[in-house]
Amino acid sequence: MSEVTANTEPVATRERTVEGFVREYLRELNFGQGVDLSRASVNDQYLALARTVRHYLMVRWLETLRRQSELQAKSVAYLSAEFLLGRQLDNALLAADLTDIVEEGLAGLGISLDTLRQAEVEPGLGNGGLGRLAACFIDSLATMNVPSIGYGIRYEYGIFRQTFVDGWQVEKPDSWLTLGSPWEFPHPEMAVNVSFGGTVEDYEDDDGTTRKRWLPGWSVLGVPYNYMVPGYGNGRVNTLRLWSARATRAFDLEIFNSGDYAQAVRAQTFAENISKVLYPEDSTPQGKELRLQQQYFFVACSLKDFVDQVLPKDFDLTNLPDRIHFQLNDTHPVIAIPELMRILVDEKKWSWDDAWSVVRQVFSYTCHTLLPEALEVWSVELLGRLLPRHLEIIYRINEQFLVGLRAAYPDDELRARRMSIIAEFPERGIRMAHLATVAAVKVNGVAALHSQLLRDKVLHDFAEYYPGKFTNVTNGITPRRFLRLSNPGLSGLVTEVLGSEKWVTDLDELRALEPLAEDAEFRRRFREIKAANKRRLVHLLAERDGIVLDPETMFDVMVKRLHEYKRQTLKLLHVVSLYEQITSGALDPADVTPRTFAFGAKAAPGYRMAKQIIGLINAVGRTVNADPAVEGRLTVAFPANYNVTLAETLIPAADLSEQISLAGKEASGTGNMKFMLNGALTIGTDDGANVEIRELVGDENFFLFGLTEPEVADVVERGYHPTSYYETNPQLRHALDLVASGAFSDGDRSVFEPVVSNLLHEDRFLVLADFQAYADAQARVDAAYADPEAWTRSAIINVARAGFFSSDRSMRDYLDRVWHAAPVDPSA
Ligand code: 26V
Repeated sequence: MSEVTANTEPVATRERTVEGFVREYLRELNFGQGVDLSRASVNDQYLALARTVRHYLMVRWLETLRRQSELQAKSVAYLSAEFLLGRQLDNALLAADLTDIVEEGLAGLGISLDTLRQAEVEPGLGNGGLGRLAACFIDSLATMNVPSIGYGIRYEYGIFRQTFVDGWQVEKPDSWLTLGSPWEFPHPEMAVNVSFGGTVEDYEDDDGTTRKRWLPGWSVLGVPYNYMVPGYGNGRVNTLRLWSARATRAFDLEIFNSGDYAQAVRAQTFAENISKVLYPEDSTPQGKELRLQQQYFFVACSLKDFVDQVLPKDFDLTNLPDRIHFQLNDTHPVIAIPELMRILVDEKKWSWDDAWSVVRQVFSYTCHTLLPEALEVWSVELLGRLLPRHLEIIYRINEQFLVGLRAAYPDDELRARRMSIIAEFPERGIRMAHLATVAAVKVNGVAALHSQLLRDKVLHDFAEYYPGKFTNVTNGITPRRFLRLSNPGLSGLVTEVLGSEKWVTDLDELRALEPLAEDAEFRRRFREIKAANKRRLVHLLAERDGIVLDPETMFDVMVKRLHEYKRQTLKLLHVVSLYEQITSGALDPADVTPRTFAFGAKAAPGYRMAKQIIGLINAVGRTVNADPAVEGRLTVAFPANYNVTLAETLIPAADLSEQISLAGKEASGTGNMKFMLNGALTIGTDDGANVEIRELVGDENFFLFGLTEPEVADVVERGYHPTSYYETNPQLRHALDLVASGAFSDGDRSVFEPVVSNLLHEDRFLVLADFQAYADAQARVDAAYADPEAWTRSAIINVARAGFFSSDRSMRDYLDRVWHAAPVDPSA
């Protein structure tokens, strides 16, 4: 009889042949999905494929986890309330190097891989730039062999699905989980308890020391759901751990014992509401209780998980700074700072000073905004009610901070008030950015200009007090998703001429394309790829939205959240102005470059002006697209529900990238980088990462316009009067008058009156001040576009110099400047 031994090694790698894959796939379809091929729906086929692909990654994942606990190398925990992942299938296929095998295997079964790709509903667990950045960063960390984990929230409903009804935004729930979620691994047995509310009491411990004890009022469970984060071509698979809220047993018991069954069930629903839905506001914090619950929920789960599960059992927490750095993605996870203090002081019974000395070594904070109203401040009343012990801890941190501050600036009470973690007006509140800055090892902005403005303006006092704490890490994007996968045509060309795919993990390799800008044959192929990408987009929008576009026109694209500071209205006024000039006879349509003006933007559901602007864009589109006077010259396209999936087809098809925020308002932008990498030219202000893009490509390959940040500050200082621009600029006046006349609203002047009157009388973001400069820059765009060879040359230079914007480079910068950690040897 053969001896049976426990096998602790993972099962062998799956057979990497077409036949091997087909066997695995059919097994999964039959035994996993419970259908045979002839009866399988597209969703069955997709789910079975996803599960088959993840099997291929499984050995690597288990291996990565095994090595990680063996090595105990310094790791990074990226704490983020949002991870805007986008579809997973293609990325997993790429990482596992399975695309060709799968395509061939499926084709043999009469299944199109592309059809299955379309079946995936993207996990939209983020609002925009901040969430997408987190997704790019974990991709890079895995690809670079950096031991790291992402921690966040598994929202049951991600960012809403945008629909248009008569041109107005109507939000629909994003039920991304309903057809199955094959990429996640739930671990209910690993659930952790998180408490809220209640009171704090003093007690004496065994040594006679007075200590604090939190007696919470209620608690919920956090169930971890693990996701694979596969590195590209390196066999590494990191983990993203998202938390889902469940009712505790106490809730269940209450239900069991309660006479009022319905009431008890409501209590359970209450607990599970915490991870129910992503807040769709992305600039003005509403101070909502549920949002603070979400923040503490995921942070408490994550810290407990790291301390109790990821670290070895006997780990000495005084060595924590050698093992981990927690990166705080904006202020949303900042409650982690008092939470770690609470764990060390209350639970581990450390002295305050010992705890503080560890806590101040393990957190860093990334700020993603410049808008003062976007900085989170939690009311003391709310925070004290929900997290009474944390409020005490924050008060003590602040006291200690103010003692040091007053010693450094003895007679400057105003400064102490400005810098205090506690705000007194309009109500007592906790300034989360201040708390983060006091505790953090490093505070970084997300582009050079942004970091400079943080130092000089938003956090100026802190930069003086803590010189050396402030740094910059310019954002980046993953070349895997945003070139290799989304632009197969250009990827193939690049690989062919560079002779390898090395650029996929070393994007600076693209520099070698630069001399080819002078090669007419290369330019012709580059142009043909752009044209094919445009046809691909036209096809998609026809199917998806019934939008009819002409791929021969210039594709002028602005996609990003709808915000007044981003100035979608500036682009729209330009469209209206061209329309007005053509229809009034001031401009011969033959002199107008045929253009498709594409918009993609979601507005926060409660942001009224943003929703008005969406209505106006659609209204202008309806009129312009139906008017024979501008046919073939001006087309407006506004596909609903712009998301990561649409970006992947839209960006590679763009000729012109619109990055036109008011200077000093856009922290970085990352869409701007995606367009550059895909060979679009930028029309933009001197803002965010545009500054660095322009530095790289040079003025001759970038359409710069508009006031600079210091000029903006100056105009505002002297008193800004938008009406003076209206009165002195006839083109601008005609455009605004046309909107005001009701020309886009069936003659009803009231419909868009709020937009017009806001621009005329308030215009917080200086749209009118920059209008003429923008129109002039667009005229330069037209002139440049008229010379396809020169335009293509510029586009190639944009691609060739985009290497800096790889998120791999961002990760290297964080490793060196912030985390002081390093990749591990993949073969170790
Ligand atoms: C803020 C808030 C405020 C409270 C309500 C919920 C909520 C959700 C998200 C945010 C974050 C807004 C900040 C943000 O997304 N910033 C963007 O970050 C990008 C990545 O760094 C950057 O490229 C964009 O310029 C910046 O606007």
